[in-house]
Parts: sequence; C-alpha cells; structure tokens
Amino acid sequence: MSAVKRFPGNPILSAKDIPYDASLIFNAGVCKYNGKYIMTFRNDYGSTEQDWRDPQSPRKGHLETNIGIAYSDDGLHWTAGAKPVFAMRDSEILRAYDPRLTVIEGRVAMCFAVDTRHGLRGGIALTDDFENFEIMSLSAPDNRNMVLFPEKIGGKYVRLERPFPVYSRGGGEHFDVWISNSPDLRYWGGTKLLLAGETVPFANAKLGPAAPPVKTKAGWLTTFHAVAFVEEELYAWHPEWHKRYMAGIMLLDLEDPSVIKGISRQPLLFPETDYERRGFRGDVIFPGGMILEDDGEVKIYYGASDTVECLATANVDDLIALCEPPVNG
Ligand code: BMA
Repeated sequence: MSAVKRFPGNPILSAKDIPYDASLIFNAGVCKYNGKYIMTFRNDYGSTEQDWRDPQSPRKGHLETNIGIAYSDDGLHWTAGAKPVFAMRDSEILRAYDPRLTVIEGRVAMCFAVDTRHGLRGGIALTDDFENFEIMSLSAPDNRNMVLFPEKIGGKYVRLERPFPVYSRGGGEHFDVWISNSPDLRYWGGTKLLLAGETVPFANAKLGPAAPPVKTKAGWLTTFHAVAFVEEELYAWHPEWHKRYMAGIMLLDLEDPSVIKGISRQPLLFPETDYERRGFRGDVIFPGGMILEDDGEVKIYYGASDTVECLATANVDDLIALCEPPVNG
C-alpha cells in the first residue's frame, strides 16, 4: 500500500476558483502563518486550451504569469484572494513563478523563479503581509527551484537550489540538486552538490528541489522533483511533450543537511490520475509545499499537469521509513 494518499477533493484549487483572469493554477507554495494556512500559487493566464489547439488562434501561446494568494482554515478547502499579490515584469524581467514559502524567524520568505532576457534566476523575498515583498537576492543565471530551510543551521541560512550547467553536463537536461548557505539571505556561498541525477533510479534527466524541508527527529525531510524523458508522446495542449515529472523524497542530516541520510528508490508520487496526466502538460507532478502537523500528518501540495493545484497526505513516520540509506552513503 502506498504511503501517500491523494486528497479525494483534488484538485484543491483551479482556474474556476479565481476571481480574476486565470487559466492555469499550479506549483504553489504553502505555509502556516498567524494561525492560517496560506498558499501563493502560480497563475498563467491568457490563452486557453482551445487557443492552443487552434492553429488560427491569435492568442495561441500567449501566457502571462502572476502569483496569487489563497487562504484556508484546514489546509484542505481554499479561498482565493481578490487579486494577485506578486508579479515581476520590466524591460529585462519577463515573469516570476513557482513560489515556495518558508516561515523563518517570524517572517515569510518566498522563493521564486524568474525568467529574464538573459537567463533564468532564482529569487528570495521576505514579507509579513503578502502585500510588500522585500527582494533579498536574485541568483546568477541559470538557477532556480530555490527552497529555504525554516531555521538557520550552524548559524547560517540554508537553501537547496538547482543550477543548469550545460557545457559540463553534455548539453542535455542533466541537472542536479545543490545546497548553499548565507549569513543574511543576500550573499550565498559554501555551495555543494547534494543529489546527483544519476543516483536517482527513476530519473534519466534533471532533478530539482520541490517543497521546503520540514524538521523531524530523524532529519530534514524533503521532496524533490525528478524528470524522466519518455519515448511516447504524453498528453499536452502543445505537441511533442515527452517529460514525466515525479516526486521523490529524501532525508537530510539535521546538523549538516549537505549529507543525505536516506532516500526513496521509488517515486513518492507518480502521475496516475486524470488531473495529473491530462492538462497543459500531462504527467507532471511538481510539489512546492509541505506541512508537518502536530499529529504527524504531512500535507504535500503539488501542481498537477501544470494546470491545477492538488494535495496528498501521509504519516511522517511512513515517509521517513521510505528513505533508505543512499548506496554510496
Ligand atoms: C519546469 C518548470 C515548472 C513546470 C515543469 C513542467 O521546467 O517550468 O514550472 O511545472 O517544467 O512543465
């Protein structure tokens, strides 16, 4: 029996729940802050499935992006705020997307990806009210999928990240998960390789950090996404989609999170349901939020098929038990 159960009410948020222009609601970050569950989600808006499938449609391929907010009392049922809360666009920056939330030192840090005319960057912003965001850092390109640990470790802030080395990795999509630290959230260094793509048996392409880690007695528990190129064409609104995104899970050492204590040899979540297999890009599971409740329940929030936001739950001990010692550990 699987350790993870999909929430029967999935998807928990989709375009029909949003009171402004919205087409695709996915890849959200989630935190518990001031007694409420808060989600910031990616909203791609503009063209619809019909536009993508119609070769004559002038709106085909036109998607803009902003980041919206939703609130919940139980983490299951969500209400979207009246307007988007975050967007970046100027002559250099094209958009910000895929937000991840971490409560740290009483504030909320939002990590996000940024497309610019000169490469992909990873950003970190701090907020107290989800209206004003102070941007602390934007990485050098190409790097994204940043996630921040919820406390300092060894006196430093710590993040996971996924740079995109091209020359040295043979030009394909063979990208790995790295770990860095910072004295102040602005300057990042001490960078080390954490999880190499070739060590994940169910991936044959890139990996990336998924939801920010949660602290357990056994170690930092954290998800990652793992990509497999497949021969067959997968369902998508556009032609030639061959990438399957799965979720994996691993356990990092509490004092030195650059050490992997355990990792599951199998995917934690593999695309199975209609909402995961059929959408803008089918066969995509992309976790961005993970909450550990006091009773040991873990809520894992994930974008499905780049179209809707979903939830799966598990018991924390069952997740820890999935993490076997790494082969070279
Ligand atoms: C990645 C990112 C994610 C997206 C995924 C699947 O490269 O763009 O935002 O969910 O692809 O399309």
